[in-house]
Amino acid sequence: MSRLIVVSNRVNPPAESGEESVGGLAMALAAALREYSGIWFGWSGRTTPEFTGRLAIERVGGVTTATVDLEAADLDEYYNGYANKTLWPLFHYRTDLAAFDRAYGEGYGRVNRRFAETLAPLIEPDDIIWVHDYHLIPMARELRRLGVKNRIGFFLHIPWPAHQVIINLPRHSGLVEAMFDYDLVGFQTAEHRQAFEEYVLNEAGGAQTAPGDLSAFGRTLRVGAFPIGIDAAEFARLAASPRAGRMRDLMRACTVFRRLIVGVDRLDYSKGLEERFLGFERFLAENPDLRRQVLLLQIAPPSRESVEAYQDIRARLDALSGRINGEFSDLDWSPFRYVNKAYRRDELAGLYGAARIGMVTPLRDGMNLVAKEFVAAQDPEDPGVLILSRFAGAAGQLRDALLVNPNSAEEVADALKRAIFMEKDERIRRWRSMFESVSREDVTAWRDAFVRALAAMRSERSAVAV
Ligand code: GDG
Repeated sequence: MSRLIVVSNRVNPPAESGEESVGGLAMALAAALREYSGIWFGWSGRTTPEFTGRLAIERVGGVTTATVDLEAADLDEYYNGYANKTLWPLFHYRTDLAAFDRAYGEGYGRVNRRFAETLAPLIEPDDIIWVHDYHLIPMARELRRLGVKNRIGFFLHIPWPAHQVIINLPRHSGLVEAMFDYDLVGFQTAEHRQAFEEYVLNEAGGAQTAPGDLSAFGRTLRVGAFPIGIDAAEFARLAASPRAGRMRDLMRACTVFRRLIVGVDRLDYSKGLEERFLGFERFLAENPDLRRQVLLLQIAPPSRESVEAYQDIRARLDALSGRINGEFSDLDWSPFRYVNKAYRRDELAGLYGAARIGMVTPLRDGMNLVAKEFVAAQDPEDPGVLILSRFAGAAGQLRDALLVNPNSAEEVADALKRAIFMEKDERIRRWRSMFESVSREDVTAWRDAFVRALAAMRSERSAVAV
């Protein structure tokens, strides 16, 4: 069997107990690589005064990792800059927040080159290379320049935006051209894949040569939708753990006679927290008789704190949560608990299990794994209700959630009310169909579908027989 080399910006497999890592990509990749002979290559999380390309090879949590340190300027221009101030906002339709700076683009190219130069000597002829996410779009181009002829696939964890949005990016054509150095490009949903195809056909003058095959820039590329899943079996194990049980008991004790509503999100403007809070405020204002029956617990561990837009959203959320509690609290009761801290995964599983309602209302999201974790953690006899944004990739699979437009406080407030009154029969029926999809389309199915599709390809550049 070929070896699998996974490449992502940050390499941070969760420790053996798997509890503390935050971020969908890390959880998914660690789960995907366990049981696979291969390497996970990327940034170590450390900086060095001067880039040396020295590799640190370790075995962490059942996974072999090969990591490299980066310079502070690399992080500033490539990670905080081009990746998180340019591509992230733009790909999440926040053109207002996207910063365009030549130095960011240069840093992005430089780090992709450095990564490729460091990785290339590790690659054996039969290896399959799987590159992840928007930080590393030009990685295949750099590897090809170094003569790497292996099959290389790319998976985009975030949305591919509509044609009219992506063309706001200076030199967008160069970025898309670089994607044609891959053999296979995977998106979370058919909608993202179609948006990419539309760009290729209408902007790049490309053609569709067969279903899923595109040609442009003198090359051909296969594209597909590969919705990512969670490690459902491991999540069920976490949900059954003593620590999850203690968390469920604790939360139930804090919400006697009340329904617990839970949200868990990285503190990011794409997650729709502000809009969620406003929807909850509206619910409280419109339903005085239900006020005392609910508690919204929002967990939001800070992320990307050196980026200004993240400092701004944090300040706005602080103000808004204070206002809502100030307006609606009583001496013995407050409607809202907002916590900027990360919890262990087994504790999160317990929290989801204690909740009557899970609120997952991003403004845009590639997939959203919290939605799937919430479903996986429910009691089959008495499951909670998932309120899910129609703009999360997960909405394509979790059709039995209460789907809402997260920008509409009215729709969010109505969904909350409906969820509170939903009869057990309906809750069970909806949950069963979602649980079936979360269990079947799990992270292993995602990995296998992508790796099989890539392995089955005979790269036009590859001299190696499949
Ligand atoms: C990107 C895409 C796509 C959250 N708080 C804590 C914690 N988390 C964990 C959750 C979940 C993960 O972080 C978040 O995953 P998401 O999918 O919601 O979001 P992103 O980080 O934005 O991930 C996304 C994903 O990649 C995978 O392709 O779904 O669309 O944006 O697993 O549980 N974990 C712990 N403590 C916390 O407080 N331990």
